[in-house]
Amino acid sequence: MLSIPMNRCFIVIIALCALGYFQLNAQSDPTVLVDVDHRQSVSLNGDWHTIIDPYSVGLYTFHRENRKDGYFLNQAQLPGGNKLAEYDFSKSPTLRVPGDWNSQRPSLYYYEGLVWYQRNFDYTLREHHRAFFHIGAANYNAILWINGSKVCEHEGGFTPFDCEVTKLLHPGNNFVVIAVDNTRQAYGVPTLSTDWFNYGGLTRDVSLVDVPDKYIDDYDLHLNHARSAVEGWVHVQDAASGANVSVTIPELKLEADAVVDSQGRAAIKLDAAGMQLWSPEQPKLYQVVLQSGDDVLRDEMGFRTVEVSGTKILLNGKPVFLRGISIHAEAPYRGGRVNNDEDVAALLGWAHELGCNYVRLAHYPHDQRMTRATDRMGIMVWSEIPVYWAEHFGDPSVLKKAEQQLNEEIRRDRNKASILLWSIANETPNTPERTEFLKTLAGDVRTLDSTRLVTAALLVRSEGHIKYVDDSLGEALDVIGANEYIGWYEQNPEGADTTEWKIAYDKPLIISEFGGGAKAGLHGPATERWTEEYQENIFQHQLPMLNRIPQLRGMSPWILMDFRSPRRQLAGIQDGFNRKGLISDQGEKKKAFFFLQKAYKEGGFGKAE
Ligand code: GCB
Repeated sequence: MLSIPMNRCFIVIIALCALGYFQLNAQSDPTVLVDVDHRQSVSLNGDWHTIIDPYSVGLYTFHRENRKDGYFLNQAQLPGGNKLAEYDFSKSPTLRVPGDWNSQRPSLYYYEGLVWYQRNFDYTLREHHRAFFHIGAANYNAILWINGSKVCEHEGGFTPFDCEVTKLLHPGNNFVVIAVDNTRQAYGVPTLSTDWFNYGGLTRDVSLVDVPDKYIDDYDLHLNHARSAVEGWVHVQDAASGANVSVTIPELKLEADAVVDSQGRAAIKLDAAGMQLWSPEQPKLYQVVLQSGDDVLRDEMGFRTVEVSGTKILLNGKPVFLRGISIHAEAPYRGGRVNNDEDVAALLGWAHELGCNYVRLAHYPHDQRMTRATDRMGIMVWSEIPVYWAEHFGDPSVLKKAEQQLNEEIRRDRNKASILLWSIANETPNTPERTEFLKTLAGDVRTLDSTRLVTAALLVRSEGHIKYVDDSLGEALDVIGANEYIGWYEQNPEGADTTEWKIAYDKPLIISEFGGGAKAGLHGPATERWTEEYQENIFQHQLPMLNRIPQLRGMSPWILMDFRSPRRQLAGIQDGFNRKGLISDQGEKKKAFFFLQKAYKEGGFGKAE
């Protein structure tokens, strides 16, 4: 065995450090590169080799210790070789990225477990540049290795992450291995029970992003309350104190020059006189150019204010009513998770056709293509993290996970004008631990983004024909969201006619869900469940009832399109789909679609004040 005397050992360690040896093996904490879709990058979308590993053999030994020679080393049984390797990516079948595995291979339809992804790629890093591996979303846990070295781990299936791989890349050919595990977890966010499909895999775009040595990783630019200036800050990673930053809006001939402080942040202020404000009627976006040293980043941004005044929601100082619809990230026609521009165009095209100026993106952050599109189309957005139903609210690790996802969601999207509302939860039980947990999240939102409104979809309490919205969480919200299912999970549709609402808070109210199921093409009397007529009847009775609530400022019925859910077992009708869509998964519009469209388009429904 090679032995080195202690004093020499010290010298060897210093030398290795100088050579970057330890950095070479260093892991990087995932970050979120803001505006990553406008950065120079190499797409790694396409076919990846995959190994389905239900026993996690590629990670653990037979005694369940971590393997040093796991599948991340990307070895193979060489012909005639005597070294044992019981896997070979190059001979294993492929899956498309981005894409969930469930909708790509029939044998993986209900698979919940570990899948290994591998691909080779050519890359030569430019001098004084750094590279990040970008993953738009991996559901639910992911571990990433480059050329056999571990880079980072990430938990949470709907938010992006970026891991630095600068020191691990070789000029020319490289390989990446990613282990993705979608096992549902009691202490995860979400927890075990949801009403949506647990699509697993690298469900969104994957790329290698190039940035200069010192780069803009984050910024927050927004119209100030008085609508007199665009204010905020730009953060430059690794910039020396005093480094220059400029932000320009060429169309308005505006420029702000600033220097970063010791934290790498530069305060920005641009005069907003003459600026056309973003609104659903005129979703004006400006090109904004951010620069620091060699880093130049462009974004398309709209500027508007949103605030609450009493029970009104004010957009650019004017009261608005949110004519909305809820949407899951379920791909029309083909099924699976939304992951491309066509999916987004179909879903938002239908929302637009319905007459919506607003969508609730349930129940988790959707693909960034979605919020880019809502910015362009002028559709206001409720964005949500998957704190859903009965989480383990007393457990600090769950809070940490929720906070991490909230942070990633807000960081990715806080420069998008269309987002008005950050929702921190859906239908959670009203307990002291729950309230404390969610109050912490509400506080987090206000720290991360003080310019938007905090909401949550609350459960409603019934006493006879009275509905009470008095969940104690309401105190911590700017806008109250409430879900109710009169005519479906309770009473019949006519029950709405005699229902009275008592809202404990003098705040705007959004009915964030109501609705009922219908199988497209199934017709019959309005009293018969699952027919299009029954579903339409629910809407016919709901709308007049909702119109009687003085502080109602919006609604997002459940839901735009049928979506897969393993909770929905009724053969011949549900067949694994929640059928509350106004449109089937194959694009067939049901009667309720046309009823709601008429109400939205004729006006007269909903009061902004
Ligand atoms: C709800 C949930 C939503 C479900 C829906 C339903 O209250 O928020 O996720 O899918 O009801 O269809 O039961």
